[in-house]
Parts: sequence; C-alpha cells; structure tokens
Amino acid sequence: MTLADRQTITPALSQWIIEQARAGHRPETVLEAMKASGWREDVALEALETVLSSAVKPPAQASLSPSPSRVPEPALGDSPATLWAHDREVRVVMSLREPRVVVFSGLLSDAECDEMVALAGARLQRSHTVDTSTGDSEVNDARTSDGMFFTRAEHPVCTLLEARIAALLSWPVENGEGLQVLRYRPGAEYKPHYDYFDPAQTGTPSILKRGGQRVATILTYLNTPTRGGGTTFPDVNLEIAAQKGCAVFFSYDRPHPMTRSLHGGAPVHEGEKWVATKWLRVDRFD
Ligand code: PD2
Ligand code: ZN
Repeated sequence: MTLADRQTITPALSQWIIEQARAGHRPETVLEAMKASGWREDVALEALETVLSSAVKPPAQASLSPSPSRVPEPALGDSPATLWAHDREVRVVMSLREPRVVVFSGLLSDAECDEMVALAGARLQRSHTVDTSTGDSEVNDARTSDGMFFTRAEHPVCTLLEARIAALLSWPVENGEGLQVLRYRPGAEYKPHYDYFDPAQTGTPSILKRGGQRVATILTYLNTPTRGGGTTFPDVNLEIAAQKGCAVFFSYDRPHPMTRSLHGGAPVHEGEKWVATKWLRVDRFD
C-alpha cells in the first residue's frame, strides 16, 4: 500500500503535527515537510487545519510551547552599577529584558584573557557543532571559526572564570559545560542560531540525559577585534561589540524561538576575535 492510499489523519500524525508546532515550526514549513514525504497538499492542509485549530483552543494553547525552566540571572533588582563575582567587582554595562541580555565589563583582566588565549591557541581545531539528529559533532559551514574545549576547572584561569560566572549568575558551577574558546580570523563568522537543543531533533533526548537543556550562555571576549566580530541578536536588532574582558550573558527559559534568543557572531573584518563560551544547563552536567 502506498502513502497516497492511506492518507488519513491518524493519532500519530496529529501528535507529530503538534510536536512540530511546539518546536516553533511554522505551519507552512510543516506543510512543505509533509508534501516532501508524499502527502497530497489538500490532505496535508486539512490535517494541519484540523489538528492545529483543535490544539490552539484553550487550555491546550499553553501546551504548544514547552513549559519554562528556571534560568540563571544576575541580581540586578535595584540596578547596581557593579556586582561582586567571587573575587572581583564586575561592572554592569547594559541590560535588556526580552530577550534577556546583560553585558558586563571586567569579568576577566587583560592578563587573564591573554593567558586563556595562550592556553587555547595550541589546541585549536576547525569548530564543530552538535548535530542534533544524531548527537554527534560535525563541521558546519555556518561556523567558520576554530575552537577547542577545556574541561571544567582544567586550568586555574578556567576555575576562576567558572567561579566568577557561578557567583554572578547564582548558578551552580556543576551545571556548566566546560569552557569553549573560539578564534575567528578575518571573514570568519557564526551565523545566527539558538544555543538550546532543538526538541524536534531525534538526537536531542540523548544529549539531554547529561545535564538537561541549555538555559543560558555567557560569552567572554578575550581580545578586541579591530573591526567587526560583534555578537548580534537579529530579532531585536541588537549588536554587542566585542571588547576584551567584557561578557554578554543571555538566557532562554524554554527551547523555543519565542525566547528571541537567536544570536550570531558577526563576520570579523579586521584583526582576530577570541571568545570563551560557557553554556549553562538546567541540571548538573557531570
Ligand atoms: O562568538 C560569538 O560572538 C558567538 C556568537 C554566537 C558565539 C556563539 N554564538 C556560541 O559560542 O554559541
Ligand atoms: Zn551561540
């Protein structure tokens, strides 16, 4: 029997459509995917309309996006100029509520940045990203930097940065992945993406077994590129300039585009850019 012979809206198909909507895929995208796997357009459209119109009726509407998690957050309640981060004062440069973005200066000293660059430099390789359909890491054209990973507390300077981040964001050190250092040469960039793992991808459940979802990112700039290399948030037309020792923190309370946490590394035009990324999980990352 071919697919065309049995084009009815089964419970499995309804569930799949709801999952696509929950993952933030637009109905048009889901329609294209159904057509590509052999569904007639009229049947696919009817299935989408039937399933989505019943799924969006309250109270089912809330279940269309994943429920929110607790997220790391700096104590900015009374708008302090500085925050104490383990062993030093860090300055608050700017904050945005939606998406949640906070920029700090003085998270690392110049000497600490230089040390991290020297330690990482010898171990750089063409950057990989996690392929969420398999859980494996792969070279990706969207990311033309070179990178390496430290394990947690691998060097005293890593331990210090990790302790500062934990104190600044009131989030356990144990919930952090090891620091990743990236180097971008002129022309290199990291195209806009989300840092959370896409729930619709088949490899995601296996990735989430260790530490659960990512819920926040803090990028620390280890040098100042001469031109270009900012971190962009295209949904809100925001660009954070890369400045040595400064850091940009952003959180996403659910793995969904509604967090507006889409972000990218703009192309470097002149000089190099070095950055240390720390991803924070909802649970312990052991
Ligand atoms: O280097 C950056 O500015 C950047 C931008 C977006 C890094 C990352 N994402 C990342 O490491 O996830
Ligand atoms: Zn990112």
